[in-house]
Amino acid sequence: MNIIKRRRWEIPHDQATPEAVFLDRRRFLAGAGLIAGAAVGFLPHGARAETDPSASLYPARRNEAFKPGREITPEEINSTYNNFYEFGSHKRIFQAAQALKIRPWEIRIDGLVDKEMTLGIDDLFAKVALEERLYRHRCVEAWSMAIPWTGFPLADLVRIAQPKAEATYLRMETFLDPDVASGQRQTWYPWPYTEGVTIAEATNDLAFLVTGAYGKPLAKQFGAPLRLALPWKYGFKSIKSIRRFTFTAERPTSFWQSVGPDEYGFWANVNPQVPHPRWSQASERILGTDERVPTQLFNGYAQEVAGLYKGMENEPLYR
Ligand SMILES: Nc1nc2c(c(=O)[nH]1)N[C@H]1C(S)=C(S)[C@@H](COP(=O)(O)O)O[C@H]1N2
Ligand SMILES: [Mo]
Repeated sequence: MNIIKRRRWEIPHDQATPEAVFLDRRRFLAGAGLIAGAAVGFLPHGARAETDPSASLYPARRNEAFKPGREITPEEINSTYNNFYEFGSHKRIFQAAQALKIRPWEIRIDGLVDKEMTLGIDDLFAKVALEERLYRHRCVEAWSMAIPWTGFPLADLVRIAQPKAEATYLRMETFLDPDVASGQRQTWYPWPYTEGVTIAEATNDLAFLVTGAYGKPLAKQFGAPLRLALPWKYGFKSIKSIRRFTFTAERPTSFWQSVGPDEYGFWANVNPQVPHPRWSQASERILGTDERVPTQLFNGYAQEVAGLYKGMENEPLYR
């Protein structure tokens, strides 16, 4: 914990430094005529989409019930500005992330379930119906985007897992491979990245397991081959490159919660009226623009999720 405290300055869940670096770099790239080249970088050798074993599942039917309410963030912007600390504590990890091997990729389902199981990612994809949803995403650092995710409801995974009645939480865990992910050699972080939700949250219709984006299998920097999207919560809850789902009766402690318990809580629901200890959450910068817009309660998804938190007024629901 002491080490973590000393490294506090290094936790860029604070917008200023990473964005300045990013903007400078884009300006440099634009000047050098390299933006197009950078965009190609997220499809190495231009061939990833063809060779992905799940490529034939795309594009999936769009579910029109989910309206983005915003312009979709251009793919080349979104694919080159990511949070994925396994590959570095800055935004331009898209090239480093290409080192991640996404096949074979086994998913472990364990804990309070009738039968623990391990299944290959493509076997899991065969058990569900993929659809496209246009979602907003609000990072705790006060930037936001809108993205066409493809995937299936987290509720489908809960159904496949058949948790016991005592299971009240779902804990999720990212891969652990410091040889591939240089960020995981930074031993002051509590790897692997973990996150957790209640079963009620996991089975809410908005909770979405993402397998693709922009009409193709998920690019590695987005958290291939399987990541979560919880659009009413701050982005750090949307864990990437998931390897393990554990059903439990104990509230899980997440990665960011163990790094900074005063700053990042279990619930992390978006609320413009509850500032982060180091900055306001009242507004957000739309990624790829200079535009700032007011942040909405539950990131605008209150109608779908406010009911989950009835009677929980004593919980720190908004950090
Ligand atoms: N495993 C893992 N998952 C993660 C993160 C991470 O560093 N590691 N960053 C989180 C944060 S802070 C955000 S905002 C989103 C970013 O998703 P994006 O890069 O697809 O925009 O991923 C979340 N999931
Ligand atoms: Mo984030």
